[in-house]
Amino acid sequence: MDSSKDNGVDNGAEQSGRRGFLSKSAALGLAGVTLGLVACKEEAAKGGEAAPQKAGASKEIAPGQLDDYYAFTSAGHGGEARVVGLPSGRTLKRIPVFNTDCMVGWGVTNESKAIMGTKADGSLKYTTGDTHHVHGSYKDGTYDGRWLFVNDKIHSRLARIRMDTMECDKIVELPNVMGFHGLFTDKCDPVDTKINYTTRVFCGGEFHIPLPNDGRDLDDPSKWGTLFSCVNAETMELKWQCRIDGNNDLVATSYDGKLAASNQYNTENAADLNGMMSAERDACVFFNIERIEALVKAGKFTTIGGSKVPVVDGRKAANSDPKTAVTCYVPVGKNPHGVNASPDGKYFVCSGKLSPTATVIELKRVQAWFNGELKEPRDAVVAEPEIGLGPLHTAFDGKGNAYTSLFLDSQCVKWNVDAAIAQFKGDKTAKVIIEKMDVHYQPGHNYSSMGETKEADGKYLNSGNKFSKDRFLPVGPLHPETEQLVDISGAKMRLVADHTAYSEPHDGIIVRRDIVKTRQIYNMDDFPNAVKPENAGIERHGNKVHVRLMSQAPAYSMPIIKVKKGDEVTLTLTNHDKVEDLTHGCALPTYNINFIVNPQETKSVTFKADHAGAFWLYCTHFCHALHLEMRSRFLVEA
Ligand code: CUK
Ligand code: CUA
Ligand code: CA
Repeated sequence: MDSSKDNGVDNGAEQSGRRGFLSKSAALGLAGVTLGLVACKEEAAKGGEAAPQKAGASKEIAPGQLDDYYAFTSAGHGGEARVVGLPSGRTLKRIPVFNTDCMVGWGVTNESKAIMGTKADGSLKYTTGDTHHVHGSYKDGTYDGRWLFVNDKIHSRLARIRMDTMECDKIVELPNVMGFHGLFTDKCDPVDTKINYTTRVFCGGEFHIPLPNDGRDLDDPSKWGTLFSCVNAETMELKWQCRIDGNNDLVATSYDGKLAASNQYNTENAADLNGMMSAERDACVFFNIERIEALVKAGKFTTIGGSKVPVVDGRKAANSDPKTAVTCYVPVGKNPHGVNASPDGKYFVCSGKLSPTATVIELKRVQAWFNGELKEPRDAVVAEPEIGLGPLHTAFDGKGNAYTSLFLDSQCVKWNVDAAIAQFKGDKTAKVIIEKMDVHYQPGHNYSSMGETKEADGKYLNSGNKFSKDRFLPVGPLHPETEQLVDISGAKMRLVADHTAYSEPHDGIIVRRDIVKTRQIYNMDDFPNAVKPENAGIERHGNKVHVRLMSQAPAYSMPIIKVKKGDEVTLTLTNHDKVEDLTHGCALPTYNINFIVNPQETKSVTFKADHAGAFWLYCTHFCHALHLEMRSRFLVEA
């Protein structure tokens, strides 16, 4: 089949771009890859009539009914995180993290700017972000509903979101890291098993850079390096970093807290595409957390540039003796993508991406290598089934089955882990592949309900597809992406719904709703700058003016606020309403100010009153029958 023939004009550019990539792959001997694309085009052609199978009544969420699950998802280069109800697919909330958000005032208020980080002049250090992975904090091997963590690949930052308010409360920038991609929380302390909850977050650096990145070695990438970082989940400070050979892509952690791992597509340490695809196999690098922390404690580390973070050497040359090694490089299929932990705690699965295989690594054997009881790291591989073209990410149902996204085949493949292990041992009758289901189209991440916990329940799988093509009404050059919800509770996978995602679906987690406990009303005393009747009003020190304002529907505490041109004004607003959902807004025309205050919450903004006039400070959030009348005169004298 001539794949160029059926390239529609409407997506010709996208298709030819992909052909360019594919012809390179084909030149490298990956002929099978081309077949994958053709299959996808056939799917695209018949996609119009491939209506979703009829959803069973039990899957429908009627008006007024609540969803069974929360999905917490990343938003790609939108820089935020999202909360979606499943199975309905209703968007419940967008949580601004690395982006600014004019609805809540994220990036506008002093409090959010302090979390995001500012330059000397008070403006935001960064206004862009690229979130790929959201993971929750754990206790006893399942989510504890306390925190979510999310990465920013662009500026290598880790953010924490409180799950009770679903707001970002801390952001840390990782030193000497570029392209912070995969992250995962730990589930237990490697030594003290009483600490059976998350205290660390592991962060993989994907791109090589000079260390330190201060202008040295610009013309010699062979001297560049990548780091694996560990952040204290409570304080959000860096604990340590580990320098490795090759790179980090995604990250997984063991349930016993002893191991973390990252798949490596660039074991070649190459700086260009061909170089990164030159090795026949790449690796999954395992980190021995206990040993790394012992080295840090013993002072056996270096630091890089001006950073004080301890850096342990995890490169191969320094880790050839298993008894003292902090890293173990297990060979896996070519240019692997995702690495995922099975809910029984036994295995990590690495997808091949350029190899049509998944590599199953037994954690017990990795541990055995570290103990000197296993000869070669490659002996930790217990299965490597052929599952399809372009495998990326793997989810689990808690019943021994794995579901891997096949980017090139545009499919989700369900396969059995035990059968794959039996086949690897030579059992020719083992039935590894259970089912392949078309998804629309080109899936990246998939994730299952509670699938990354010991409580994996095998109910739903979400397939985050990179292209929707014909699945939705077109909205201009960029089609919305598709999140497809699949019912995996029965013998056969069943497509339940297509949900849109505005750029761009990456990873997410599906959390049972009883785990999430939110608060509806803040505690006013949690805000040191809360405005109360005794301190409300205007206070002036030279040309610094502090306006302390309160809101209670349908009025602000001051009908007139008068300042002078040239004043530096700090406006602090506390919402005194205590009624659930009674939120007020605060916008100031021509001064670029807009934010909301939830019940009992305090926020502030600081700005220069640099132009005179009368400006109506008004409430932007519909709060009362007299919401429109909720406004004060903000007067700036010439
Ligand atoms: S990566 Cu997005 S599809 Cu950044 Cu998790 Cu694989
Ligand atoms: Cu207060 Cu609208
Ligand atoms: Ca490679």
